[in-house]
Amino acid sequence: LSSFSWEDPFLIDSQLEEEERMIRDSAFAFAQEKLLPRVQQAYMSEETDPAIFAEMGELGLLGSTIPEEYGGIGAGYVAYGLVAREVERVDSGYRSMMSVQSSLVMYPIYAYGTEAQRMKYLPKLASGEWIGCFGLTEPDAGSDPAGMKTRAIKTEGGYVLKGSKMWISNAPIADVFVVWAKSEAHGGKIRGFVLEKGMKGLSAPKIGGKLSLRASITGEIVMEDVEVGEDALLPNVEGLKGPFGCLNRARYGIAWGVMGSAEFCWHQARSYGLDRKQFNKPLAGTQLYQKKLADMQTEITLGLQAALRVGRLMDEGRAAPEMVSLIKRNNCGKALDIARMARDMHGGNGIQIEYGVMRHAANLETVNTYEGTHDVHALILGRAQTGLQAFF
Ligand code: TGC
Ligand code: FAD
Repeated sequence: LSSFSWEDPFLIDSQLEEEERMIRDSAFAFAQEKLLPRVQQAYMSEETDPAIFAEMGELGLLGSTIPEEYGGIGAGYVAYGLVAREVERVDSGYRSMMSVQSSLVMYPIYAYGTEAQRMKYLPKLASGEWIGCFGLTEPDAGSDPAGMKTRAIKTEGGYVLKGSKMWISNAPIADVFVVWAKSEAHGGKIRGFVLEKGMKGLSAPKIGGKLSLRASITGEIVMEDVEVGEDALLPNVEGLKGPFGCLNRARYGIAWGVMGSAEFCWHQARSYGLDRKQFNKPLAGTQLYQKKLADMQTEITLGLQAALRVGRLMDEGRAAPEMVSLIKRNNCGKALDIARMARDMHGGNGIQIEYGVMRHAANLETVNTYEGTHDVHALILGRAQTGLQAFF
């Protein structure tokens, strides 16, 4: 038997392709050098620096799975997951900015849009010159997006959009809005529309006062009779499978991302316990402390291996949405447990911004809720194994 690597017990690193490792390393360097130094200030003052999009774009971290002809780098889903992990190792809010742009804005334009829409939007979204947002959730339709009230009403040259969206990442600073609405001209089916900043009747007020994900700006989208042309419609999808097709990809990225956040908390708790002495010995030399470190190591190792497996299946075109629900749910839940545990293991210091663990724990409360709550993914998995839906 060979020796044990405590940081990478299942040798995940050796299961990666050379190109994946290169993309991972460049995301790691960027996150540590460019994001880490500004995260405390951004979090404390609840500020999002829009320049981050251009910095990510320069490195090819936005829409990395999109083909090169549209500004992407044509990377696979394992590489995409590795980027999410490195960015979220710093902060879930930064990963959120990246995943919304990549999976929820660029992907639907690429997968459901016309060639003209692809050429108009994708290169500028890939470079970070334009910032995108994705409007599905509404004040009265969160876990149940089929209950949305936003309407698209057919006019002679296009549509009028009426309604409002709630809890939308990036919205107040967005140039491009992918919005989902029920279209009367399409039998009340849900259709996707691409709106642009500055359209008459379109506004995106910031939602203030969040105690979680404070480095990522969140807003509403208010549409008061926004008139758009026929060219704003995403023509190639209808029904909930449109937004869900995007969510499958974003949820998958989250399953990797939260493992980065959990790894940060685990490593931080380990080094804190090695340095800090109580009762004349390092905290890390006590049984309870070591049990907690072992639990963290175990859950992270299993979570990463599971994410890698689903990533490989995605790249082979064999991943099912339920697989994504399984890893999104489990990895978020475990990461949240780990971050809360790391906070506890830091004692009083654990509540301080400098140690980072409470910021991660607070962020993971959101990540466990958005893109389908922990319980909603349980119901998706329950339905898949019993054939009985338990949502209502
Ligand atoms: P249901 O009857 O299950 O399905 C309706 C239609 O949709 C299709 N479908 C999917 N297609 C592709 N992938 C999936 N994962 C799909 N799930 C469902 C399905 O085949 C069907 O198609 P068709 O052609 O037969 O009509 O729909 P339901 O209304 O019963 O859905 C229930 C439920 C709970 C599964 C679903 O509504 C759900 O997942 N709710 C959670 C909502 C959610 O995740 N919202 C996320 C908002 S975006 C966000 O949070 C971004 S945060 C980003 C960040 O900052 O990082
Ligand atoms: P609800 O659906 O009201 O759920 C409340 C509770 O009830 C949860 O515990 C839930 O699990 C439970 N519950 C719901 N239904 C059932 C059921 N049938 N059985 C048992 N329990 C149930 N949305 C976007 O469209 N775009 C974005 O960019 C975006 N970004 C976000 C950023 C942040 C910071 C946050 C907080 C949210 C964001 N969201 C976004 C919205 C997010 O997806 C929703 O908050 C989430 O889907 C849950 O919806 P809800 O908040 O309405 O909660």
